[in-house]
Amino acid sequence: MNVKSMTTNIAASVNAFAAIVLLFAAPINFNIMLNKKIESALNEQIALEHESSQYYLSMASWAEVKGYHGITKFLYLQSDEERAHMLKLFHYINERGGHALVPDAKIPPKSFQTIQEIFEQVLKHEIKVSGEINELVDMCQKEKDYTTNNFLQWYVAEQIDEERTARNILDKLALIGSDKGGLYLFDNELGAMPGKK
Ligand code: OFO
Repeated sequence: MNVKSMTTNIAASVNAFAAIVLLFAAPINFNIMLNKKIESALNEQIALEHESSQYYLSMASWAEVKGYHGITKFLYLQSDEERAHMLKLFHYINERGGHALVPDAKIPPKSFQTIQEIFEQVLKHEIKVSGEINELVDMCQKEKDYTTNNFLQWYVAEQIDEERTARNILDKLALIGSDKGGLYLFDNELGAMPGKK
């Protein structure tokens, strides 16, 4: 072995040693933690999705007692969907190293005056949820949490869909007015709507 190749071998060994030292000196953080502020905001969103689910559940029960079978089916499905939205947040928070928390139960209203009133409340509630989702997206961008921002885009699209559904239903109810036959057909139509989940 000549002096040049000896020098090359020594340099390679020194580099390999330095790489090993660096590896142990700066341990890799495999547990990517959610920013605490984002974690807490996502937990608040869990509470809101839970509230939505309970709200739809109470509406469904009222409609069932009143004999609106199609509207009842639609509202029970909506309640299940909101629970699925909540669970999606549970899994995301926990997978990102946070802790998803079961929210305190907020009691929803028990009775309603009319079907019209139910869907006015649905639209109002969904607009409120959309606002909260937008706030969350805004916070993620400010905190540079692009992963959660990306995750939340599903909720942004979902809220557009839910607001549109509520507005369409209210438009139909406005057309039906006090026509009982129209309401009967509307009840059948809502009952035939497939759920999304
Ligand atoms: Fe969760 O979509 Fe409505 O609230």
